[in-house]
Amino acid sequence: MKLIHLIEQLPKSELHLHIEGTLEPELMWALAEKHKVSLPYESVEAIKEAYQFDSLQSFLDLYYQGADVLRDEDDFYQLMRQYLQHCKADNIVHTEIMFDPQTHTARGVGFDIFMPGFQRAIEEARREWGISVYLIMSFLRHLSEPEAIETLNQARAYYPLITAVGLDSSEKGNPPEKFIKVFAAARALGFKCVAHAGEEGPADYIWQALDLLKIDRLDHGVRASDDQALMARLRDENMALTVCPQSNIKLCVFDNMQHHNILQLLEDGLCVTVNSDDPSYFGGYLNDNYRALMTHLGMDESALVQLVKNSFMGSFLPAEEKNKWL
Ligand code: ES4
Ligand code: ZN
Repeated sequence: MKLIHLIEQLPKSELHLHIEGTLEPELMWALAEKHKVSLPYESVEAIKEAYQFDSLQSFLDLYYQGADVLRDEDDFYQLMRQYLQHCKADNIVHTEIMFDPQTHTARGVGFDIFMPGFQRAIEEARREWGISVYLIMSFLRHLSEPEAIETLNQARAYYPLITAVGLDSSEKGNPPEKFIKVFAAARALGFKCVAHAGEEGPADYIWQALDLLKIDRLDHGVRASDDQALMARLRDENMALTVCPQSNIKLCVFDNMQHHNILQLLEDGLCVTVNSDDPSYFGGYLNDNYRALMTHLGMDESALVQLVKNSFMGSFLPAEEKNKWL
């Protein structure tokens, strides 16, 4: 089979996806009209044209602004439903989705609004398409640790729906060590732990995420290649990395796809996976990311198969579920 068809037809798992980053300009526009929210854009086209970023922060500014149109339960249902439709189209059979409660609670939109909306769409996708979904509650690292702890407490009624906690937003200047206590508390409650580290920030932040937050999986982590001792540690622990190729290009982590290190990390023996991060903002869902590796990095069939296997091995599925896909 041609590689492009294999990309499309292999059952895949996605491990790094921010639900707020799947808000398409068309839905943003429709929800702004519905809620009479004024957007600083004249048209859907103008929204798309604004998506030119020179750093993580320049993206985050638009991402938080966009999320402001999400107001009621049905908005969160529609958001989740649209992403899960893309999963079906891309043959994603399992997905572990991050959500940022603080992006919503800060605007007076609470857990009792977004969680039931997410839950309704997730149950439909499970029933209609057999897609399995885990949720990862992510703390915003530009805010304080006490605010993260407050968020963990606010989530209490929804713990059964949440598999893991994560750490995202502005990396530089907000090291993992700022969040030791909240990660320890989450771990004691039985949550898995992930954190963004080594996206824009240095390899030292990856060490901190491993040693201080005791993460079970590393989001991004591409800067690990700066530090050979760290590479050995990640290899020895078989730590999964959720790499997001198109995100990294859009946010100038690498200057172009030909210079991305993902296949080198794979060759170096790391458990690398492919993910879309914020597909609406970065111009591609999961299969687009795989296609980019084929087109610009010469990914061959054996690399593709390994990346797809890793997407299940690095998941939080129980062993017997994982093994079905390996
Ligand atoms: C994010 Cl690409 C990225 N990095 C850090 N935090 C984020 N939140 C949403 N996308
Ligand atoms: Zn991310």
